[in-house]
This record gives sequence, C-alpha cells and structure tokens, in this order.
Amino acid sequence: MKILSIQSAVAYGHVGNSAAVFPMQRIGVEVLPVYTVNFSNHTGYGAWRGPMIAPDDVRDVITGIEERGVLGEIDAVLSGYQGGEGIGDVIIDAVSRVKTANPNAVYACDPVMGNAKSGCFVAPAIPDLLRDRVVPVADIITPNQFELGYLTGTEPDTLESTLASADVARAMGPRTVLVTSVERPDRPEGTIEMLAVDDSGAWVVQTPHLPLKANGSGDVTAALFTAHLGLTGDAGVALRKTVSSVFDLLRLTLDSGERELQLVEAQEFYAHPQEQFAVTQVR
Ligand code: PXL
Repeated sequence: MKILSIQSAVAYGHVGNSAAVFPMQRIGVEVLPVYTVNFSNHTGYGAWRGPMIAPDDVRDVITGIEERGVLGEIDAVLSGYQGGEGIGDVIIDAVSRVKTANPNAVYACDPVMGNAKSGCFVAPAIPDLLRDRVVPVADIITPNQFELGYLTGTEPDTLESTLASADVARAMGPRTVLVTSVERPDRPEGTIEMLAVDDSGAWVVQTPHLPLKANGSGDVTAALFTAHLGLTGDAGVALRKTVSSVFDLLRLTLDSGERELQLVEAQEFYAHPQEQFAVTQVR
C-alpha cells in the first residue's frame, strides 16, 4: 500500500507528517510525504520558526512525483491541518491527478478546525473551504465531534445524533466517516468514544479518557485508520486496531511525563495492536 500524505513537518516533536509517517511505515505502508510547512516545532508552543511552503512549491513536488510516472501506484491521499488557505486547492488538485492515474485511489481528509474546548484554531477561511470544497471530494473523513457539527450544521451530542450527523456528512460525499472523539452527555465518567460509519455498518468503541492533550494524536489517528482501512477494507477492524494503537501511544506518553508524543517508543503498539477494547456494531 502507498499513501501520499500532504502535511506539516516539524523538526522537534510530532505533529502532521512528523506524527503520521512513522506509524504508517511501521505497519508496512510506503509513505510519500509532501510537506506544507517546515517548522521547528508545533504551534502549540506559541512560538516557532521556519517557513510555510508556498502552495506552488507544494504543487511542484507533486508534479515531480507525477513525472516519475508513479501517481498510479498511490492507493490513498491523506491530508490534515492546513496552515494556509492556498493548500486546499493543491490538495484538491493532487487528489484529482491521483484518481485520474488510479481510479481506485481514495482521499482521506482530516478536516482539522478545532475542538469543543478550544474552539476554532485554524485560519478563518479554512472551515468553509473544508466544508464546501474539500470534504465533498473526500472518500474518508476523520472529524472530531466539534468538526462534524460544523461541517454538517448540526449539534451532535448523543450517540444517535452523532450517527445522524455522520450520515449528513456522508450525504456530502465521503463514504466513510470516523468521528474521533464522541463525548456523549450520558457517557460513563472518564470515558470517550470513537465511531466509524460506512455503507456496511456503524461501530463504536469506548476507552478511558486519558488526562492528556497531546498535539499530533489526531494526526496519528487519521493516518492509522486510513492505512488499516486500506489494508483490511473493514472499517470496524480499522477502528479496533487504530483505537488500540493510539490509546497505548497516549498512555505511554502520559506515563513518560513528556509533552510530545512518544511516537517512536510506541512502535510495537502500531505493529502489534493489543486490540484490548471491544468494538460494538451499532448498525
Ligand atoms: O496536529 C496538527 C498540526 C499540524 N501542523 C502544525 C501544527 C499542528 C498542531 O499543533 O502545529 C504545524
């Protein structure tokens, strides 16, 4: 399996491609990372150095890959946080070029906007761009509950209303929706859930909610889910493996006391997910 992953690079720590690439490689995926920024560290520190990469330069890198004649080998395009407005068009164009070369390729979009606690933390034009132009051409999306609400103009809270919102999102284009954080009002204290929906069913998995806000965990989640879905073709299985790996990564990070994801230390949890959490099919 080959995945073209269009995301940030950071020298220190793990977000964007600096979070997504290694876990995918560790489960045997050939990754073609294309970078949208080249930062010293993630923006959560409030200060960072290094350039954003001009959209035309990002496009040029993809053209260079195209000129090697290998776009047809790509099974999936993956995108995440968009630092600037111009990258959206480059991603849409890359998806169209890859799909022309390989009609079976899929596009997985992590529609990063923010979360319920922090609100929106991307540039003001990004949420509408994602909703109106990017999500409609995606096959897989991985919003959190907050992003799902924005995309669909709904207010998902219970499991039922979150499922209904996911169906609204699927009517916009994507076949598969992974809701990465479902915090239903009636959840058992200290738990959080993930929900995956596609044509063949819907699956929920509950885990302890670890007291940790690690930048990059959503990037690892989207990457592993996209890779496992491509490898197995089964959204329930992809959910079970992804949740297991991400939980163990977060637990290891929490135990380490470090601020950054312990991405490399957790490598065995990607290669051999413990699959310790039961996935319930709800539809
Ligand atoms: O995790 C998404 C992300 C991507 N790229 C950069 C970031 C972050 C989150 O902090 O700072 C540069």
